[in-house]
Amino acid sequence: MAFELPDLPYAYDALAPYMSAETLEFHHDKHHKAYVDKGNELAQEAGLADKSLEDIIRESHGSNAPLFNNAAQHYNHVHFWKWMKKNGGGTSLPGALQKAFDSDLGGFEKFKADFTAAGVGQFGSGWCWVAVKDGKLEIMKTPNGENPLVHGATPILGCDVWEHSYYIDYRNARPKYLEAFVDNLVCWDYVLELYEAATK
Ligand code: MN3
Repeated sequence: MAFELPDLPYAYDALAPYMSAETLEFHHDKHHKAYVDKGNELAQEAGLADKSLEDIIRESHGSNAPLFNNAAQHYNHVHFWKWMKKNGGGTSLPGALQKAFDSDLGGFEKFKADFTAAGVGQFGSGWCWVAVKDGKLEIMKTPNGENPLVHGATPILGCDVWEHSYYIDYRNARPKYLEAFVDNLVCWDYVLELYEAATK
């Protein structure tokens, strides 16, 4: 199945001042588009173009690094745009999610501290995550394009900590970017949707 660049689910300026139109134009139109174009070319070459995105990620992991990185980054960004919304964030989680955060992650404040620490502690480019593994939530971090799928887990929330995601708006202040992501951007309804799909 050929990869396609999805439209952003909001206007380019919808997430300002926490994420500017300039950041979204570069990040979506240039970076994500490059993963789509390169991923399609490499999937074709590898004879995997008919497989689902998730299968391509799992099958290329450890054997075809260029394809893996582009395919995984496509997957990560498809979700990343939907993990944010205008007037998102905040501490009020939909019921089922609040329960799981309390029981598995030690409550919202501990989640925020651990998720932010995972993002800050990811040396160089990568992602920090909340993922479902064996029915329970876990905080994870991964380098470059890698994601929880290759660790037997399903991501339900992820934050891109590549510099292209925050340098225009926050310069080198990755902790401030992560704090703004949790406080002002996260679309908890989409996190709940993925949580329910991963645990049913
Ligand atoms: Mn990115």
